[in-house]
Amino acid sequence: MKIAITGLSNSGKTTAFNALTGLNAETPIYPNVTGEPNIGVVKVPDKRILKLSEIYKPKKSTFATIEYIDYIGLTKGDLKQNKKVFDLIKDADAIVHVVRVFKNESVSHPLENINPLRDIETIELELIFADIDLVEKRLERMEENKKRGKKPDESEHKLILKLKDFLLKEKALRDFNFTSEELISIRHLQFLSIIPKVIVLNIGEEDLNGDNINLIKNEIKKQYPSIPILSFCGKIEMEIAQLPPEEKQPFLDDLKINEPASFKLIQTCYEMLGLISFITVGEDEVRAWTIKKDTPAVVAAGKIHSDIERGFIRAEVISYDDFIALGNMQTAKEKGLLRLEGKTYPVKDGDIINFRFNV
Ligand SMILES: Nc1nc2c(ncn2[C@@H]2O[C@H](COP(=O)(O)OP(=O)(O)O)[C@@H](O)[C@H]2O)c(=O)[nH]1
Ligand SMILES: [Mg+2]
Repeated sequence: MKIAITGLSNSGKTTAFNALTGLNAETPIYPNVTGEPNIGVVKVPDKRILKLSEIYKPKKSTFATIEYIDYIGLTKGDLKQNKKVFDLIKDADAIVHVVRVFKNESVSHPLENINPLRDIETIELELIFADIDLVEKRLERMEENKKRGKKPDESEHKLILKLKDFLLKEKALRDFNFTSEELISIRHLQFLSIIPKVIVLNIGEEDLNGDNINLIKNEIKKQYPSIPILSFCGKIEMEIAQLPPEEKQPFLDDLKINEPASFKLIQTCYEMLGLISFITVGEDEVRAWTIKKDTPAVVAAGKIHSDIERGFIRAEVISYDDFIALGNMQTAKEKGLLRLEGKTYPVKDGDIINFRFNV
């Protein structure tokens, strides 16, 4: 899964990137408009994989991973400049929009003062404007094709016009009610405002335990009810991410932070995207596989290998909790908790699956 970190410059994107990845990319107080993107891959924390690895002692334990990308900030009203960012993030599964709430006189704000709601609106509009541009280019292309005698796809044309109307009302496509066919038919256009988004308020150290943040959250929720909102203090989270593992928890406890923001964010993205994990176990490898909720067993099998999908016979399934309660597969079998499921079985989060197949 690829998650793009965006926002205005100096909102704390790179600080957030460091907090999320434990890396140490530079965070200058001056906005940078050039440079290379930061890319970091992190494991999705999953206690189940740790526990199952203790039991199976496999040669390898493989967690699901997330790739984070952090690049220059978006600039209000500069589509040409923003396209540099959009080209990099248009295939992202989710966008994390970092919004500055922290105050710091020595760190300039590209729009002069701290105003989270305005900043959110600004970035939303930049995504929407870029999509309007895409829609217009697509319509032009369709027109040219028609002149050249190519028969236009009427249903796509109609849909694009509807999307244009929607965008012109300054609404993001993630709030458009697509049918699943429509979604497939426009996928190639790689719209930006369609990408599911999380807002992360980057708050100051002084706001960690204040009510002030809840007020801001409520205000944002009113305007953007469909966007999940998190808050964290980027600077502190970045310091925590760089501590050795055994020092992290005491530090978090001290600050009355329940869990690192990086965990919470991943959880939020999984929920927002309707993602779950199923698990395969064995002496060679214990591994988490990320899929959409309710994926049929046969499609989940294809995630591992197309041969397993093609030659699918049955899935042997047990829930993680049942397995842990019993301790081993033999007992699970005897108790009838290891079920045989067919192709259409909707896979559940934490299912431990062994696929039987034949090619
Ligand atoms: N006080 C404070 N400063 C922060 C926080 N997050 C970022 N900064 C500072 O803001 C500046 C810009 O941060 P950076 O992450 O590089 O912003 P970017 O341009 O969005 O990538 C740096 O000097 C950071 O130290 C925060 O939560 N609190
Ligand atoms: Mg940066």
